Amino acid sequence: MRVAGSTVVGTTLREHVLAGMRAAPGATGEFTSLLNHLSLAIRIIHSRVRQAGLADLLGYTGETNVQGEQVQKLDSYANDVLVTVLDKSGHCGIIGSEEVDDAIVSSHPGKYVVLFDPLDGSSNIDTNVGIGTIFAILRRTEPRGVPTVAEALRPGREIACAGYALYGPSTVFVLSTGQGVHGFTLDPAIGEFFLSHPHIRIPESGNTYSVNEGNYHKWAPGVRNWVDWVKSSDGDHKAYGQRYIGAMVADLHRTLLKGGIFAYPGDSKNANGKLRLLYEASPLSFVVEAAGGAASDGKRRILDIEPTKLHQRTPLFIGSKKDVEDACRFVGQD
Ligand code: FDP
Repeated sequence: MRVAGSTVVGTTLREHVLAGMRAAPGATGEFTSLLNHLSLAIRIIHSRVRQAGLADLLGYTGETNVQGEQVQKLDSYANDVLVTVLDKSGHCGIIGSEEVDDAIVSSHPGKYVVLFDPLDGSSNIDTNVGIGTIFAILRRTEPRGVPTVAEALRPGREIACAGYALYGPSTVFVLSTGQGVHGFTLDPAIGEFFLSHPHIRIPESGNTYSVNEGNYHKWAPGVRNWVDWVKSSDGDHKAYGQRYIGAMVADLHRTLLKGGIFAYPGDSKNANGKLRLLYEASPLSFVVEAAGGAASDGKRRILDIEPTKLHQRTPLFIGSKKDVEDACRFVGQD
């Protein structure tokens, strides 16, 4: 007798999620279904992102396209896709989006909270640079009660699953449920994500730093001292190179795979920097910690910050453990 099994077809995202469900005692399949809906939304956004540059060529200008449909900005389109697909899934009580001021109470309440930035780095769309979607899933605290915003205002350490999709030369979907980080690459011909980066571990330290240095003169002395140090050679420390795409998902993905540090510090104009705690910093910190890295606001672990507002901002230093510790040694003095 032969045992079935083949290396011709790789592991799909669905199979991976299903295997996780089978291993979880008492799993009901709702979480699996929620992730499948999320993956559907990401494939729909991927498809529209791929056509972004065709808009003008095909006469898709102004408010309507040649089919008479409204042409939305990509970030508002991505937001609408995620809200619609997640609402229809029946698994979310609260949906929170970086694009929407208030939390959205699902019309078919389920037992999860999903928070997302539908299209991070969207100022890069016009120049055909990588952009992404970031998400976090939490279990509702009162799954049988009326959904409330308080169920979304929780520290990142309570996240059940987080990840991102990066729409780059290929579309990758990276996610973690806290044990291990896995990356999947979309095969666009068949519309399926395949496991391409199993068990991602971020290197202990890297050799690049990623920060918008145009803000140098607005930074506090500790941040400036850190950047001066990181790009110079000092004893065992060799000068780091700089890489800054300006789309956090893309900068973070590189940092996760190659090591190093991404930072968006506070400055004299914005004391808490630019990035949103719930929609960007917490989900990505959850992923990076699960891969063996670290994330801090300079003084506190990001995943321990108790949010008070949905759109709260935070300074962020994230990446290889040693690189984040080095940054915090300088920045913690401010
Ligand atoms: P964007 O404004 O294009 O959406 O969170 C927003 C973000 O991009 C991040 O993706 C990116 O890392 C950062 O802002 C870039 O900000 P700067 O242009 O100030 O460097």
